[in-house]
Amino acid sequence: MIQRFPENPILIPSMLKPSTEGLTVECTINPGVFEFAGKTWMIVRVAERPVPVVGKTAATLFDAQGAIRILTFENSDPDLDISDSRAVVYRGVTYLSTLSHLRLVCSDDGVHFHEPDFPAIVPGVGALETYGIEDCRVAKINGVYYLTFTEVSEVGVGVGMMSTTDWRHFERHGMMLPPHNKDCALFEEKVGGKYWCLHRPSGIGLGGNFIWLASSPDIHHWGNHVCIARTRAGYWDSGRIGAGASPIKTDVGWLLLYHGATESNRYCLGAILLDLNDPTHVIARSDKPIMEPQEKYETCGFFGEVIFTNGHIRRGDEVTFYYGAADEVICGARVSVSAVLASLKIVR
Ligand code: MAN
Repeated sequence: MIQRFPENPILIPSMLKPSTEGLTVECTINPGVFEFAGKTWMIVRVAERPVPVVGKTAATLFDAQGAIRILTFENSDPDLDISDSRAVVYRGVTYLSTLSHLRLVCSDDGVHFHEPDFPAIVPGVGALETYGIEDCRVAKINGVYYLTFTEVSEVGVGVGMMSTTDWRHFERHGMMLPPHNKDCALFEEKVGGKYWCLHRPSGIGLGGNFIWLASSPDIHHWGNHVCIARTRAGYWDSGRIGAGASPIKTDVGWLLLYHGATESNRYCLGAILLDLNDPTHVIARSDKPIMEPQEKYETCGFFGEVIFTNGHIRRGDEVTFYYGAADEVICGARVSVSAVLASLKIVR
C-alpha cells in the first residue's frame, strides 16, 4: 500500500549546520509540511547536543535568559541512567539528551530539500520551552498558517501554538494545552461552526496515552474535550497513540493518519476515519498497521523501530507524507487515500 521514496532518507543530520558552535546535529526528524510560494516546505525538528566526550554524558537546556546551558555527567556515576537514548536521568531528575528547535527547508520537487535564503530557525523561547520545541504540525486556515508543537521544560510537556502568514514573522500564542499533552493537529476547516483539534493528553493512574478531540469558537480557547480512541491491548498500538497531521477530508469522513506504539516503543502508522459532520464519532480504524518500521533507516538509528509522521501534502487521491525514521532522519512515502480507506475496519 505504501510507496517509500527511492531517495530515502531525504534529510539527514549532516545536511544541516548546528545552530550554535560546540553543538552537533544529532537528529533531523518529524517535520510539519506545507506549501508556500510555489514550493513544498518542511518545518523540521532539529535535535542537537554537545560534541560527545568519551566517558561523559551531557544534557542540554536553555536557561531562563535563553542561553544554552550544558550539564555534564560521568558515565561511571551510579546515579546516572542513560538506558533510553532520548533521556538523561540523574538522581531521579529527567533531562533530554538533545535540545530541539524547528528549522525550515524547502523544495521544488518535494524530494530534494535545502535551507531557504532567509533565517529559518525557530528556537524555543521562554520558561515553558527551556528543553526545546518539537514535532510541529502545520494547518492552513483562511490563509493563515497555524503551528502546533510540543513545548518541553522542567515543568512539563505541553502544546504550544504560533501563527504566521509569511514564515518570517511568527505570532506566539503561548501554551494552548497544558501538560502532559502533545501530538496536536488542527482541522483545516470549521465543522458545525467550530474549530477542532486532535490532541494527546497522558493519564496518570487512570487513563493512558489516548487520542482526544476538542473544539473552539475562536481557535484559542479549547473545550468540550472527548476521548475518541484508546490504545488496544495486544495490538501494534497497545502502548501509546497520537495524531499525525491535520485530518484529510474525504467523501466518507475525515481520514486521520496516526502513530501507534507498543509498550516497548515500536512505532507504526495506522488510520482512523471520523464522521464528516460529527468528528467525535469514529467510523473505522486500522486493525493492522498501514506501515511498519522495515527499512534499515527505520529500524536502526538514534532510537530504532520508529516511524512517526506529522506532515503531508494531499493531491487528489494521493497523499505524500513525510516521516521521522528511527528518530534520526526524514523520509517520504506515498499512499492512495482510497487504498487506506479500503483497508479500515468498521468500529462497532
Ligand atoms: C519523549 C521522546 C523524546 C522527546 C520527549 C519530550 O521522551 O519523544 O524524543 O524529546 O518525549 O517530548
